[in-house]
Amino acid sequence: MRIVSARVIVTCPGRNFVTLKIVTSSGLTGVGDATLNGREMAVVAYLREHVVPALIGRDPARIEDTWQFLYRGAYWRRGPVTMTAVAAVDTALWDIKGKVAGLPVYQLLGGRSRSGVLVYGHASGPDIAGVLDSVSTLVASGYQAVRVQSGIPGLSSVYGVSSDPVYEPASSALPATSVWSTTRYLGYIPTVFEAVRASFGPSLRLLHDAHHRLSPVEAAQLGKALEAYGLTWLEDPVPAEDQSAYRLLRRHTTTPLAVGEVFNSVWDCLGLISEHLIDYIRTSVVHAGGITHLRRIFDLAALYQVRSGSHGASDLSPVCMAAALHVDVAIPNFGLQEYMPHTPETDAVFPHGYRFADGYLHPSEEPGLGVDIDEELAARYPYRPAALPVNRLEDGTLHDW
Ligand code: CS2
Ligand code: MG
Repeated sequence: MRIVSARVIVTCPGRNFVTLKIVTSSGLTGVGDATLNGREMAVVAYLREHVVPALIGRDPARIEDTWQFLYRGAYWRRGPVTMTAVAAVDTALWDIKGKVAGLPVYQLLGGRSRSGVLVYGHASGPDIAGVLDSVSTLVASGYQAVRVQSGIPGLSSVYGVSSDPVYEPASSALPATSVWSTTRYLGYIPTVFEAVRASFGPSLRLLHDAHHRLSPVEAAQLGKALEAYGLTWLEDPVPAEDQSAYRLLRRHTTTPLAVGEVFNSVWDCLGLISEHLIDYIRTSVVHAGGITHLRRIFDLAALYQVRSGSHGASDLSPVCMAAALHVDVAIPNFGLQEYMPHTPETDAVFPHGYRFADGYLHPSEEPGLGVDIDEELAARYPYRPAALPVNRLEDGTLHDW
């Protein structure tokens, strides 16, 4: 069997998604997610110009060799654009291998380690009352773990907080500006968690995402202030380029830490994992080199008792979610999976067999990944440029997010 063609499909059923579909000489096909929020067309060009031509004629069974060819074989390697393109190829080849074997991909990864994949949902509101309503809705739908984000008095908008049930930070063609104050945030967030814990009791798992906005000592203060509320994790407290910041944080708080949604390779995670500086590694199939490389990262993490907590925002397509669930159900050190349901339009473009029940997601039992793209329907939703916002302090200084 040979690869005879590979199509890069861009569609916007409410938001942009990039999908690679590999076609083999036997007629079997495989799909991989290649979506990089706000930088979609960079991955499209990387795939179309530099990857697809080199795939034609290759044996689709040689997943590892193809991964090494695209990563090790490239002089300019790593980085989000490259690794998203590599991920799309890798994911599609695992899909094909599953179809050839007649098995769901998780069986090829060693079979089940658990009956389902525990997910966390997203609660947010403009203030404490709104947050409590939002958490109630999730708990009533069966969620056992909830990420809590809140509006902050004095700030007109906060990233990740929206009255719209569909979470979509990338909206305008050019980056919108949001205004941030760490002082206002640090003063309010512990009161939100105090109220949520008091209303929902000790067993609901609670998480919070600081979106890389704090300095090391501010993050240490927040971690300490949240200790009383028993979080499952505090995510991305500081920009992770300065990984030594985590040494400082660890000296001051036992609130568990989760990092890695913007990481692309095992090299990005190595220090944080091997120094026991984090508790959950949030790398994803689509942004960390596909199933092959994500598995490598999670195996490293297992050596240091770090568990998986893969990114699963709605800008990662159902193809990525399908693939993530096969990994999640198979690995020994699974922690939690992020889950934001996609819109009905997106679900229709990507027919899939995974399902949610009682706080868990369950992978498809079909051979391969159990997800596809309806190309005719996809063509009805042309690409629309959409950028993520930028964040400025109240005096106008550009800030991290
Ligand atoms: C967030 C995401 O889900 C998360 O934890 O950090 O909303 C992230 O900002 C987006 O996926 C970026 O594309
Ligand atoms: Mg995050």
